[in-house]
Amino acid sequence: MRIEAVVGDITRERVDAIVNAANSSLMGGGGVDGAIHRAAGPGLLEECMELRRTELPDGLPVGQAVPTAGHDLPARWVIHTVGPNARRGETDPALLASCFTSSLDVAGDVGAAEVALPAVSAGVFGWAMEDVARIAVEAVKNWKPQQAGTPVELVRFVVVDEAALAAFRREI
Ligand code: AR6
Repeated sequence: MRIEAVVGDITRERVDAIVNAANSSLMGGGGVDGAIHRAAGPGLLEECMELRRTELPDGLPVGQAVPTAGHDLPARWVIHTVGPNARRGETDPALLASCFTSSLDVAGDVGAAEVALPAVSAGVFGWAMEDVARIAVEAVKNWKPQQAGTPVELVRFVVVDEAALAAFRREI
């Protein structure tokens, strides 16, 4: 499995799946979440509302991940995960690590060989970029696929600026 980091806009990634730094409601928001919903079009929100009506009446718990289609995005899948919110005192590194490993579990389940991930929790949710980079890269390196099937071959962290890129590249 190759691990890399680039600066860019994750909504433009031509990979099988992109990961969304969502919130438990799955109803959209700012940051990556807002950008993904804008680029994916209204079908994404409709699918998220259907998920809430059916599988996730109480929302998506922190540290877990769930797939939807990519709708108008180049990526076939969006894997939504919810990072811990440091501004609400959620500072457990295991919960943040779980966002990345759960997202890769879902990628394996849907058969996504190439996955792009943002720096979950490093924006609105207030974690330091260096901490996110360290926890994310360690989690991905230690991740073991749960089942045979399409292997995840490429994990690409897509980050906003050169400082974040340097933090991720150092850890990789
Ligand atoms: N591509 C890649 N990275 C991006 C993009 C983009 N298009 N846009 C922002 N980032 P955040 P969180 C970076 O706030 O901290 C939302 O309202 C951003 O600069 O998107 O997990 C949700 O609905 C930062 O480095 O996610 C939740 O309520 C990183 O992505 C809440 O924010 C993550 O920032 C989630 O907060």
